Amino acid sequence: MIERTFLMIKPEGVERGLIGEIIGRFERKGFKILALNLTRLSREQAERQYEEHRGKDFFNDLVSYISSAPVVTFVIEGENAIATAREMAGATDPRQARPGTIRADYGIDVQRNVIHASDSEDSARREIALHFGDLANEDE
Ligand code: IDP
Ligand code: MG
Repeated sequence: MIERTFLMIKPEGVERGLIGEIIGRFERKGFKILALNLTRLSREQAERQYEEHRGKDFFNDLVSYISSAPVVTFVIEGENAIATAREMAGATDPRQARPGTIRADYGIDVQRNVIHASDSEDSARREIALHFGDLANEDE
């Protein structure tokens, strides 16, 4: 199924000059880049992005970190995009991520794991809408 998903290169990925490397992987895999933005998230946007984690011990740290410096937000489209992007990102903790995944190759620790990828159809729709508005609608 052709899907859209939301991806974000986290602050330490941008700072370390990994934008081209990371976006290139998705391009070479055959995904179409539908939207792309270099932006700094407000605290409110960061809280909404990570709403599901509100109340967890790492929530405040996570929100501060993700809104501390510019990120690159982007939307890709292609066959099975949601699950494939999650596989390409790798496990949350880079030490547990499979070799060759983005997090295994570039992740620093469980928080600074370089990339975010939506984890389901619902999350993808919600997160695309949060960052790119109308693009969440497949027929636009
Ligand atoms: P995911 O990004 O692989 O979907 P989630 O569990 O949804 O992982 O967590 C969202 C983000 O919160 C992670 O990518 C990471 O940046 C951060 N995070 C997750 N677990 C921890 C933790 O135990 N300590 C600190 N940060 C964490
Ligand atoms: Mg998640």
